[in-house]
Amino acid sequence: MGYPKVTVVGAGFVGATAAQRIVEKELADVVLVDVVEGLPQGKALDMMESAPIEGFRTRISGTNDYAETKDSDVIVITAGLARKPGMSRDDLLAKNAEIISGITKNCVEASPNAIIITVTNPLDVMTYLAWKVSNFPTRRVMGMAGALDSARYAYFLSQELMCLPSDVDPMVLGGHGDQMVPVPQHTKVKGKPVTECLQPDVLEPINQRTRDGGIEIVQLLKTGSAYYAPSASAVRMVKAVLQNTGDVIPSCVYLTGQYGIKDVYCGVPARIGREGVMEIPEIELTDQQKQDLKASAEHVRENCEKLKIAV
Ligand code: TXD
Repeated sequence: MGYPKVTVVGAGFVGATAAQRIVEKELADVVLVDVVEGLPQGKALDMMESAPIEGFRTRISGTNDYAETKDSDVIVITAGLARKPGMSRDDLLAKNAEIISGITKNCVEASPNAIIITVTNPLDVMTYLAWKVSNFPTRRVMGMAGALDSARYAYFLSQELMCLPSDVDPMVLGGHGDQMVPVPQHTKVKGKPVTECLQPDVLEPINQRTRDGGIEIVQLLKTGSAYYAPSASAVRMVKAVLQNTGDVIPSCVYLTGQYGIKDVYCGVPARIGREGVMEIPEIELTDQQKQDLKASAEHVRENCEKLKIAV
C-alpha cells in the first residue's frame, strides 16, 4: 500500500522543515509547492538525495503547479510573509490574506476531500479565511498555533523544574498572539498540575515568556522567524490526522458556542483524527481565563470582519 499524500505550500523555512520531518518520519509522500521557480524543486531534490543516508522510503517532489497536488490527504499552508523585527502578526494581515485566498482556491480544486492545516500568520484570521474560501465543513480546516505555544510553555517550565521537556504536558489557549492564554492548572508535570509545583511569582514570568515566545526568536534571528518548533508542531497535527490518533492538541478551530464563543476560529484543545476536528472537549477555566479567552477571540473576530470584504 502506498503512503498518504501531503501537500506543503510554501517552501520557506517552516514549509521545507515540515516537509523534511514528514518524509523522514515516513508519515506521507510530500508535494512541496512555492511560487518561486526552482525553490521547491531544489529543496525536494536535496531532501531525496538524503534518502540513501537517512533510509526513508517516502518521496518528496517540488513544483509550482497545483495539478501535482491532486488528491492530497492533508494540505499544510505555510506560504506568505514572515514577521520582521518590529512587525506584529496583524501587520501581515492584508498581504497574507491575498496569498492564502489564492492558494486555498488552487488546493481545494485539486484536493476536494483534504484536511487543511494553516500555519501562516496572523494565524487565526488566515484559518478563518482558508475555511471561507474552501467552502469545506469547519472540521476539515484548522490552524496550528496552540501546539507551538504549548511546546514553548513546556520547554520553559522544564527548564525551571529541571525535568525533561517531554515530562511536561502543557496547555495554552487563545489566539496566536499577545493575547494567548496559558492554563497552568491544566498543565501537568509528571501528572501533577504545575500550579502545585511553582509559586505564582515564578509562574507568571514563564507565562509571559510564552506569550512573547515568537518575538524572542525573531529578535535573536533578526531576519525571519522561528521554524524548528513551528514545523514540529504542524507535523504533530498532520500525524494526528493521518494516523487517526484522536490526540487532544491545542489547535485553532471553529467554535460554535464552546466557552461562550461562537462563529470564530480560536485556539482551544481539540481532538484530532482522520476527519479533522473530531471533538472540542471543554476544560474548566477560571473566570479570568474565560475572560482572556473571550478577549482573544474578539480580537480575531475584529480582524475577520475586516477581511469579509475580501472574501
Ligand atoms: O505558530 C505559527 N502558526 C507560526 C506561523 C510559527 C512560525 C511561522 N509562522 C508563519 O508562517 C510566518 O509568520 C509566516 O506567515 C509563515 C511562513 O514562515 P516562514 O518562516 O516559512 O517564511 P518564509 O521562509 O519566508 O517562507 C514563505 C514561503 C516563501 O518560500 C515564499 O516564496 C512562499 O512562502 N510564498 C508562496 N508560495 C506559494 N504561493 C504563494 N502565493 C506564495 N507567496 C509566498
